[in-house]
Amino acid sequence: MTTSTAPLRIAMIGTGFMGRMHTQAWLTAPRFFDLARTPEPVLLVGRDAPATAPAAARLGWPEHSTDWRTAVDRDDIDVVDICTPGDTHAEIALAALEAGKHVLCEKPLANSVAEAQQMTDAAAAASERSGAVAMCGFSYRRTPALALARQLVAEGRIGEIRHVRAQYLQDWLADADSPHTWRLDRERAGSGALGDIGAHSIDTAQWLVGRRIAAVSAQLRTFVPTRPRRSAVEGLGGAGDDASDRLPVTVDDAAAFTARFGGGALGVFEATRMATGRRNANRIEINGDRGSIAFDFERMNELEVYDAAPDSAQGFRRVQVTEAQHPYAGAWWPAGHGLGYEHLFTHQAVDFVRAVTGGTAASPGFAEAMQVQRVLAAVEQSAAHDSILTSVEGNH
Ligand code: SOE
Repeated sequence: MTTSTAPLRIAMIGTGFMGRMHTQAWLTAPRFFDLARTPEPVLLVGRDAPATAPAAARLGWPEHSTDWRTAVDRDDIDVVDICTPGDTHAEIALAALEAGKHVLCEKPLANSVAEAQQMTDAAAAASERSGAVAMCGFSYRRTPALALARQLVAEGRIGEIRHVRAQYLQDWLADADSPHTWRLDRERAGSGALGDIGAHSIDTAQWLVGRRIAAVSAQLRTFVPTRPRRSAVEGLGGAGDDASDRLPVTVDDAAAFTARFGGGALGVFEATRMATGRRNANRIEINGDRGSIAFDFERMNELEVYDAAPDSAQGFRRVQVTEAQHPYAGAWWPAGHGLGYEHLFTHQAVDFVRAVTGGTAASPGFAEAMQVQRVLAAVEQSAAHDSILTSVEGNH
């Protein structure tokens, strides 16, 4: 926690989808929320100079560099925001924490439990030493409807939880000629649909239920083993340069697993980027002995709520989560006008700044994000042994 009111000077590493999303978040957060310090985008770091300079100009970063170490070495940078592929998270985060910076790191935290553990240890030491905040960008926690769901579960409104059913369905890889990207390279991304979007479901489920996943039994599939090379900049889907010049896919296209939660609830999870017609269907349903909640990001401003108490008009109610009293919603538009994907990142920036300035806990901090990493590792281990039941704790 800091008592300064000076601007919070940000360096962001990464100019892709997440870099653009985080940029709008840093700029928008102080315009709609009261913050003790105003985030100030200062330095944008990208891999290649010809692309980074125009990106900085377009997005509104006054300075740019191709070396992330500049961000860590400069005394006038308070926050290092890591929006790069997973293979660089650990190296950048460790250096930034060592230099006393606050760190926001995109999900999943790392590409392995060993890296995630190192990052968690470094975050704990930096917090002790200088009060540095380290947070992982599991952005869906900032969906108003899911934050409301969490409140309802915590209040005991759906009772004791028996079932967690989570699906994260996308289709930008459904076409076998959709181009190769770093997200299909195990060295860079760690895993495929599992770590990219399944990690969101794991985090959301554990956060909503308030219990950890203790054991899993899993299957992974790679349906398309090679993809056309693409020289153009990153993006989801699109077209390759030449369908006959192909690179190997070294990650899963889809993951499916059952899970046992601490406390005994039963989980069923599915993550795929090949579910034709499902663009960003991040869904979760939780059934307790007193009721249920259900959510689908494709209708992100709604939460379905079921109360099992006897009632002649019993049934799922569709709650529009746009009222001023709903989480985050009061800062925005009049009821019923709705929010979009980018708002999650603005809320994330708000919560991050408040963790830095107000001492509220980072959510999730690195230790909690590491727990997701352990589940990912357990899923991979189980799948490698044809679904053998695999415990999560102690998994590497
Ligand atoms: C691609 O699958 C992706 O951009 C993920 O990486 C994000 O985390 C998710 O929010 C949207 O889809």
